[in-house]
Amino acid sequence: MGLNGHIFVTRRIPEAGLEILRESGAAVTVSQDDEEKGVEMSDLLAGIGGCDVLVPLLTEPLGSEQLEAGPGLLGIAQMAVGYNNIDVDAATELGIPVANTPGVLTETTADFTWAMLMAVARRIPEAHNYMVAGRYKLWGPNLFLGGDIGRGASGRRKVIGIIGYGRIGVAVARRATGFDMEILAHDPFNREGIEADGMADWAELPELLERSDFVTLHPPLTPETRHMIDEAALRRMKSTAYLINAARGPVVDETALVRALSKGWIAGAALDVFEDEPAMAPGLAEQPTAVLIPHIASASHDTRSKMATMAATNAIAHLRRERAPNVVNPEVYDTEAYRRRAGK
Ligand code: 8YV
Repeated sequence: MGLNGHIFVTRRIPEAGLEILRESGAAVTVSQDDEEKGVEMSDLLAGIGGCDVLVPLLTEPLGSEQLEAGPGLLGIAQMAVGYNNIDVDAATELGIPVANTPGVLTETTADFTWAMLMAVARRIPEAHNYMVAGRYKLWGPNLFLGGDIGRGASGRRKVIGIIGYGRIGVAVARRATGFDMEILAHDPFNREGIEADGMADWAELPELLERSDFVTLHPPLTPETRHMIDEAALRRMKSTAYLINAARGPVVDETALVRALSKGWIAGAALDVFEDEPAMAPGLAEQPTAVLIPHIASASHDTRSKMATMAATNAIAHLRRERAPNVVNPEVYDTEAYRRRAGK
């Protein structure tokens, strides 16, 4: 392709993506090669200042200060579907297209949501820890009793409440039909989809919280969804219910969740994301009914490779001054600010 230009990749993304970038002919820099280390802010600012296209991860905060450091930036191609680390309004104002990787991680993330749901309800991590600690001395009928997911011996259909009925929420619902569950869903932006798809019943948030045996979160992080699950919401849930979060940490008030778990307001929680990653709220790690996971819901070999190739494809479109296939702020292309950047 023989493209000129410089693509700045903040941290090492899967090889399939890097290969596409390198084959484009552009110069490619991977700023931080050590998987255990983030990018220093000074390196990030210098990288943004000297590149044509930025390929970041959600670990890099990209607010106005960072965006303004890149007067020559033609676009951002983040390797993630979520982009709450990027101030998209500021990017649009500055004429910078932002792209993400939607769709490819839907099924993998829905699978993982189910792995979390089953792990917390049937207490698999707790039981595993018990085994490896050498504590299994005698089988007993009361060892690690948990909650049913299917009808179980009671015959009662369990209720799953899905908050955020976008691609991932729908994929979670599809799996729930296989467990013969009653599905409630809440999503102010997709009431029609909920009512039309034949799997879920629309529920207002209080009803969903009160009736669900499992509450699973799949909204984007926005000012409206921040702390959507607060103390009041947790108090509404059944004491036998479980909370699952593979969306974004700040959707849950983590301090209130620690209280809910320690006081038994709910039966357990499985979290793949945290309010202030990688930190956890004080006391969370000590809760036996919490299953805690380091943000790996989309981490299958195939899905992460595909996310990297999508990000690379978006990056190359930015560099070619073409519309990126997965741009999240398409209105940017009509701005004077973009035209100036792209020399159009
Ligand atoms: C990844 C995610 O863990 O895509 C997202 O928004 O949260 C996850 O798929 C991560 O973003 C990979 O960069």
